[in-house]
Amino acid sequence: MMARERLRIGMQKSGRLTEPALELLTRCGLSFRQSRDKLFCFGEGEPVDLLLVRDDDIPGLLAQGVCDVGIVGRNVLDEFQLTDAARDLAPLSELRPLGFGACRLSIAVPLEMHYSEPAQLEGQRIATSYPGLLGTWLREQRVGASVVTLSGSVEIAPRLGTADAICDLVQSGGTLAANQLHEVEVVLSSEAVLAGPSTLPVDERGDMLELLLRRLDGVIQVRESHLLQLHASGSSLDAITQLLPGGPRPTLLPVFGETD
Ligand code: PRT
Ligand code: ZN
Repeated sequence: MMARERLRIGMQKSGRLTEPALELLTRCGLSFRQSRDKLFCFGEGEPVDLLLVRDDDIPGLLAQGVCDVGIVGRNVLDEFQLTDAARDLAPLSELRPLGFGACRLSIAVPLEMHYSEPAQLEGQRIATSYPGLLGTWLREQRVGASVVTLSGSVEIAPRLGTADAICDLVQSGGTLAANQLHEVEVVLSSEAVLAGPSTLPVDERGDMLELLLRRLDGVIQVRESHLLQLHASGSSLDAITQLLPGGPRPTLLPVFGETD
């Protein structure tokens, strides 16, 4: 692979993490010009570019060195690390938790099941898109259940009769309730993270990354102290969520470039 001097950040092209990630990078003083194919964004001030891809592709691009760092859900990062494909590639680590995209990977069972402990899952079929994380949790709990891997619509598997329980991402719990399921175990608490190879590049990209990490720490610290102040002054939840990336403020960033 050709040596690069500019730091390349992989992030989600279009989805829940896109707008809060861009907002965070903007707060770190970065601005970008989007290419015609909308996959690449050239950094205008600092030598930092963006590659916009599906979130599932980000860990692989990091492990192969196509991107230097990436913004991705911990759920996607940790699941990738448990795949066979990851075994022969560079190990990845979480450089910073980013404080948005919060959700949990949870096991949910039909409402009529009276659940009290993991042992009740013995012999059950559990549908999930996260076979690595679920398999690890089941082994830790010493529960022998069969993992049914589905790529989407996991929540309808119990109604279709293809599984007895599910293990899926939950945020508000609305999707579970709509499918007559209830959450019984949290397998992983997740949020968006800045991920990268465990060994950072020792060149201009490494220097830029260090600068970015310092700025990120500053932005995150300011946000946290504002949240604490608002909380202490008894502010409304609305006022507090204004401060979170992806909160209800109507900003899609002009810096992100030519729209058409
Ligand atoms: O196209 P691409 O592959 O890039 O996008 P995607 O559809 O795979 O991802 P996207 O945009 O849905 O999610 C990106 C990341 O956001 C996830 O990997 C998580 O880290 C994070 N995230 C946070 C969530 C949720 N909250 C979430 N609620 N990802 C998915 N959901 C889904 C969940 O799968 C379920 O269907 O929302 C439903 C549950 O939500 P509630 O609020 O009803 O509980
Ligand atoms: Zn995805």
